[in-house]
Amino acid sequence: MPRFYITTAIDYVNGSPHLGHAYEKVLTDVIARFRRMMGDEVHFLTGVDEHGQKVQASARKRGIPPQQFCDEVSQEFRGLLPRLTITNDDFIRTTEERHKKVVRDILQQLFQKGEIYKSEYKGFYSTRQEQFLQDKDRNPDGSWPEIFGEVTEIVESNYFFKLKQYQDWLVQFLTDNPDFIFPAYRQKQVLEFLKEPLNDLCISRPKERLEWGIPMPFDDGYVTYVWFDALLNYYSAVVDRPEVWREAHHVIGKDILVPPHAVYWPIMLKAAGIPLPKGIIAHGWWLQRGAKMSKSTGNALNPLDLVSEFGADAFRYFLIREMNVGQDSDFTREQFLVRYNSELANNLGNLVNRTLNMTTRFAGGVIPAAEAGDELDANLRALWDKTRDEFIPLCEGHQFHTALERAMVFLTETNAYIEKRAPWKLGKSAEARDQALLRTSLATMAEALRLAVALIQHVIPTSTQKINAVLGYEPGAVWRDELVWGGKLAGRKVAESLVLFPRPTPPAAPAPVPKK
Ligand code: ME8
Repeated sequence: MPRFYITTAIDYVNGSPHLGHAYEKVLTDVIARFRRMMGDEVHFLTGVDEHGQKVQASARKRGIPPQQFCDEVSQEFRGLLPRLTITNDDFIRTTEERHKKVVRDILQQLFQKGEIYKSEYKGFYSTRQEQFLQDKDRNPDGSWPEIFGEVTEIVESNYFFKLKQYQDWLVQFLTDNPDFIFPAYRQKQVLEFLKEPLNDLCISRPKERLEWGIPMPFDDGYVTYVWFDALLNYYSAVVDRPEVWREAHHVIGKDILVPPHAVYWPIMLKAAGIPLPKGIIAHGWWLQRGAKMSKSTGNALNPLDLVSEFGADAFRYFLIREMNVGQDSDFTREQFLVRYNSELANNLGNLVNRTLNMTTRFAGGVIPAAEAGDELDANLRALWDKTRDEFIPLCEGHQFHTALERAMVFLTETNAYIEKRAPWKLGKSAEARDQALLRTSLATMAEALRLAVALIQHVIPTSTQKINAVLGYEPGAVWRDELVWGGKLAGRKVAESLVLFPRPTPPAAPAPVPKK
């Protein structure tokens, strides 16, 4: 069985999870489920990033020890996963000993190999980004961009990781592996970034300034820079399973591609003699009215509110259907409702109810076998073959939004088939030919529904399971076999109805404005 290891970024626990965090989990889950459908043995890791200045500052603000603070907030992040029906196999916290041990071992090894050295550093530091700044980071007018928050000048001795000496190697690696980063234009941006000389990376913080981190194994006056610690989670979680590590794919947001994931991480691995991951998928941002949703700007949507209101499937569907992986998307409730109503309730929901309804009314609740159909049936079958053949490569290429659009076209055409065939008219006729067509149309709509459900089960797993259940159907183990049109439902007894995507209760009418 081919293996596939997939990870999400690990979230900072300095605030509650928001829509951006939820999206990344859902996207990764959709990829993980898809790979399982394709027959891979998947290992799926997610987790939280618990060290560093931001977390220390948030804990201080609450007046509790950082570990207690992390224990609390981590629970919130972990609790989000089942609510979103995420199928992760592991959840890592960077305060766990299994992780800290690997970080210490790798630091020690790099130190002994001479990849880490001590030196005095003088310069500007952004606490918000936990990053030393250079003049090239300034605005044209000399000020610091807002994303850095408060910037202070500091002088201190620190440990440095020899990044610079790997620059040429990294350029060569990216040139030799043009598909390392998805989307491809992001890989080009990394190569652009690498046209400027790299500096060695400061990987320690003196304890007087930051206590909340992993102590440097060779000097306990310092803790490890949070990025050096955090990136290693992907590896520390599977340190005893090299066969899993070799198949690693990272899903992250575009803001943490350059330099952490595309520069520091490959070089850290190279220096430590660890094989590189297979690939990095960098998604875009969820925006609200054009601004990035984030904890610090306070425009973050709570994903759980939407899940409570519409269910996990509708939430997952919207995120995957709306976002072209790599690009940004604006989140609006209006757009959410448009997709919910037209695609889930009307298109899919309608087909489910028509199938159950008409099978109950015209066939005593038992799906008939198809008989000779006509051109209408043949066209729908041809559309199915085309839909399936396009759908799989689209998902393999992370074009899930287009894949779902194709699935929706197939559902729309299936509903159109029902309109044209009008089983309710055929049901009134006693002629043998009409009765045969009626049976065929019932068989066809049920089969089309079964197939569409098989196709999109990684996006809306709960609803598709429910649909299979009301069709009296249990899919077989080999997914590709499920995608072949072939009357698998003949003779099944169906349920009478299923409420899948109920109409949302309209918001209360605004109070009338009193007349002056
Ligand atoms: O960066 N839309 O943590 P984080 C889409 N701890 N994705 C978003 C988003 C938005 N509006 N806002 C954030 C960190 N994200 C580090 C990662 S990995 C070794 C360490 C994504 O909590 C963001 O791009 O700030 C990142 O991939 C993830 O959420 C965690 O962000």
